[in-house]
Amino acid sequence: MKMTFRWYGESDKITLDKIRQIPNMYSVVTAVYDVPVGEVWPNESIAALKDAAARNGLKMEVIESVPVHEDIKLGLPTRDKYIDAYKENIRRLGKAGVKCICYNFMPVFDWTRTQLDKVAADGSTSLVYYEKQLKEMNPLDGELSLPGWDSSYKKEDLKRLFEQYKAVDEEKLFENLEYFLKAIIPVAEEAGVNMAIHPDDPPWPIFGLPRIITNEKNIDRFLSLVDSPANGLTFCTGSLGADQNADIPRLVAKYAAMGRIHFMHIRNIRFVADGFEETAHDANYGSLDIVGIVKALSDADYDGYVRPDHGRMIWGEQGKPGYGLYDRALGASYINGVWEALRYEKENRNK
Ligand code: DNO
Repeated sequence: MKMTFRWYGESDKITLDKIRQIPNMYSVVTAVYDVPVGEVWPNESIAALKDAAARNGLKMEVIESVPVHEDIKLGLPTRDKYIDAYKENIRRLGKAGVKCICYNFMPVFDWTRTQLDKVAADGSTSLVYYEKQLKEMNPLDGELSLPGWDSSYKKEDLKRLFEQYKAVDEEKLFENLEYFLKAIIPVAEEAGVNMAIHPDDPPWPIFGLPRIITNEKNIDRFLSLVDSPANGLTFCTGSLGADQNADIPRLVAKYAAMGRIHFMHIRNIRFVADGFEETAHDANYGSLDIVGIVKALSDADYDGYVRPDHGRMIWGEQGKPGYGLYDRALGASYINGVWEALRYEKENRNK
């Protein structure tokens, strides 16, 4: 397991000199943020990120994300030029030493929460998802904005996209994903890069838009679209775990044994009557069996990347929701501790 931490580049309030002090920190997880979706990233920008990480004793082996242009997800005739740019980004990143690229195939919106600052009993705040609040949200009014969303869409763009997606159901979205994978996976193989799709968060259709990376059956189908190790997963425990029927430790064990997990996003959530709330990473704070999840990784001798996912805001910190320093650092340390204890047991048992 290689521990990593998301870093939003030079504009991130959480600087690399802090990230490097988190025990066992191996690599940053970052991206070029100032290039519009669908364009080629300048080599200089890639090199600048890598150099900044290296000056702080950190690698830059994981990119999150190289976003996928909507025309690719929609399957429009213009998709080929965006796919060409995507391929070029894979080649450039591979040359720069990147080993894993995280991306998603969610139409229009990335991860969705209904409130970003829900106060818990201990005074910390976190992101939550309540069905009742979701029903009150109107994505078309152009005023909604969440940290993971592409903020370049104007009201008119959103209207147009919603219109276009009327022609795209789950089957069509799968077809468009297959077309994309068949084009990019051979390039990734050649570049020594593992592609790692992020599941849809939450794992069900939002605002009437289709979502497909949602459950075991669909993930099996996704992996078989192109049966190559380079066609793999970012296994996000909090995303897939929002489905109360999902047995997350079993799924981690299954896909890790297949060698198809390249990146783990580890976080905990707690089910409530109307949805879920993000909690501290520790197993006893939420509904997910985090120890069972890390054990599944250890049992598989997982050597891919892990990052603590969303943290709460604690100790008065203010910042990008889900991406403060303190609680993510606690999360990394907790995961490291569980991992170390499990490895200690396993290795001594083998003596
Ligand atoms: C949320 C993140 C996602 C993720 C993308 C990958 O915190 O995990 O925004 O980066 O879905 O493309």
